[in-house]
Amino acid sequence: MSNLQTTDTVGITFWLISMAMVAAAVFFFIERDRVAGKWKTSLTVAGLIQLIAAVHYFYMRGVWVETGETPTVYRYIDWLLTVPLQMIEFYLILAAITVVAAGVFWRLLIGTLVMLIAGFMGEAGLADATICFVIGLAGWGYILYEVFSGEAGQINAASANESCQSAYNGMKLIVSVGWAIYPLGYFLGYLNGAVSADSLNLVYNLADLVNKIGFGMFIWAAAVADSSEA
Ligand SMILES: *C/C=C(C)/C=C/C=C(C)/C=C/C1=C(C)CCCC1(C)C
Repeated sequence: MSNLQTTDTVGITFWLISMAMVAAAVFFFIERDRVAGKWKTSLTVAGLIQLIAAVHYFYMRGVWVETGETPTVYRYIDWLLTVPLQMIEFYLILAAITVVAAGVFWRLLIGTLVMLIAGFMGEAGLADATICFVIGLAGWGYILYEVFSGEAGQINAASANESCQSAYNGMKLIVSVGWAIYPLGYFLGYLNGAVSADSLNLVYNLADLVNKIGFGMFIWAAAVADSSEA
């Protein structure tokens, strides 16, 4: 059964999101032309995030449609590449307004690695799923601290550039509210009685749609607004 079936809701979401990500990648790359110089790298990175995710979604869709299994390895390779790129986005937005210590980026990266390595070990059955969940939450908590109250948050609060602030605040909303969908997926998939591949993949797919394309849209909106004022 290697073709997408009409009854395969999760498979259909894999397909839809693959295409949305291809479109979003093209969009950000083309829109790069229209924004001021200091925003160009941010849009390039936003486009790369969509492109990397789109390719992984093609493979994940294949695994799901052909075997009905959760494509854990592809999922985590994708996250391992795209989440650090999102952390680079935070850094770039701040660097567009002021001089930022590289430590900001490294701390965000450490939080990301703790969160993702724990999640992978739990999902792959390499360690206890509940303990990994708690460690993953701690990594996420550390990122939230840095973004809201740590050095990154303080730099943003002190800045006067409205567009950078609105991009940064949009990204804050993504990592807090948008990212909360992921632990929910993990919980429904692994910690809520029997393992449920359907809810796990459905919720993760939805989360990726919001947090990859949505994240890029916040940056794009701020970049366009800022560029037309200048
Ligand atoms: C583009 C992909 C993104 C933005 C992926 C984000 C993934 C997370 C925020 C995952 C979080 C998790 C926890 C907070 C607890 C442990 C399980 C995880 C890894 C699903």
